[in-house]
Amino acid sequence: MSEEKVTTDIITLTRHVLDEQRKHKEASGDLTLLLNAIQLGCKFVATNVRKARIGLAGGVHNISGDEQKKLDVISNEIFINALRSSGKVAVMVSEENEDVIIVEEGLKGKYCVVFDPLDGSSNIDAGVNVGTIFGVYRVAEGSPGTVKDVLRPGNEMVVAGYCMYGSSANMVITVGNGVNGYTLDNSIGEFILTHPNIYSVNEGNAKYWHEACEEYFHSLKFPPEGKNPYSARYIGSMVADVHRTFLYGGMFAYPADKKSKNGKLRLLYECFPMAFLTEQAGGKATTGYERVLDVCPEDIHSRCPIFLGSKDDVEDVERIYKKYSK
Ligand code: P6P
Repeated sequence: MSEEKVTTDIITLTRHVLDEQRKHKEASGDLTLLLNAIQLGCKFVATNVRKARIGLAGGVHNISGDEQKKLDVISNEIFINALRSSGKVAVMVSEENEDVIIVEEGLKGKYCVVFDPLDGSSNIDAGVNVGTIFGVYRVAEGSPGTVKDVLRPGNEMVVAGYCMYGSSANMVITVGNGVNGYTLDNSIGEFILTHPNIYSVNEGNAKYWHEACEEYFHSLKFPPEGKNPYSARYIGSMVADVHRTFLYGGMFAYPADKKSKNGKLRLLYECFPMAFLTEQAGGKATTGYERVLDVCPEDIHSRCPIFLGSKDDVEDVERIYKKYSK
């Protein structure tokens, strides 16, 4: 019987990041340690999501009768603790915290992390994939680390990524030189380096769409002779919808409309990281009128319209939007 080939030289996320660090002689290793803290957060959250899916953590009361914290609250605490204890973070913004978190002296580092600890969590009982989305800025030169360090355009981010919690945990990350995907191998607790035309938008908002938006999606459904209509796929969990767009191509959008003048998705910790990843994967991300990464946040929870996907699809959006005033 042929012997099963055992891989004895796996490329983990930690090893991959260390290989990248070695390419930059001046690198201090701080970013590597920060990414390790993010990895720890994702592994820990993945465990809790898996337990929730089998009812071990999702109940209102756990076996001792204590009030069971909601999964998004647990995930938020996991990331705040992992990032703070890394000693590499000065400023944090979380979708779960109204105010910015400034790390105390003694543990303060040189990075700012903006994150949505469990995006799509309202869908978890439906078995929909949820995920963590994160983006990283370096603290500005000479800054002690304040909210100003994160009220900057997304084009100043140095890292962006997400971890999708589904049947497995898939991490997709960029440090500014392409995009890599990893799958969490639960047997060794490491993320292992492992990977068509579709549009993805909530058509339930079509009643509120502006003319440009209406014209664009109509053009996908009723294309010129010789072109096939696009298929519609929408999950309602940004990480899952964007992950599918990365794998199969096409377009994901959460446009502005008459009901939500800036759309629904948050600029800092949803749109910027996904836009950074999209561009690093060779695609584009636009508000309809401008590059998402060039937008400057007015506050830490600002919202932003977004269309992201292949370059051709996004350029079609921009061509149509140009015909209509902002
Ligand atoms: P809608 C989930 O609540 C979320 O923040 C994103 O993950 C997702 O893309 C969007 O909202 C879904 O919003 O209005 O389509 O339900």
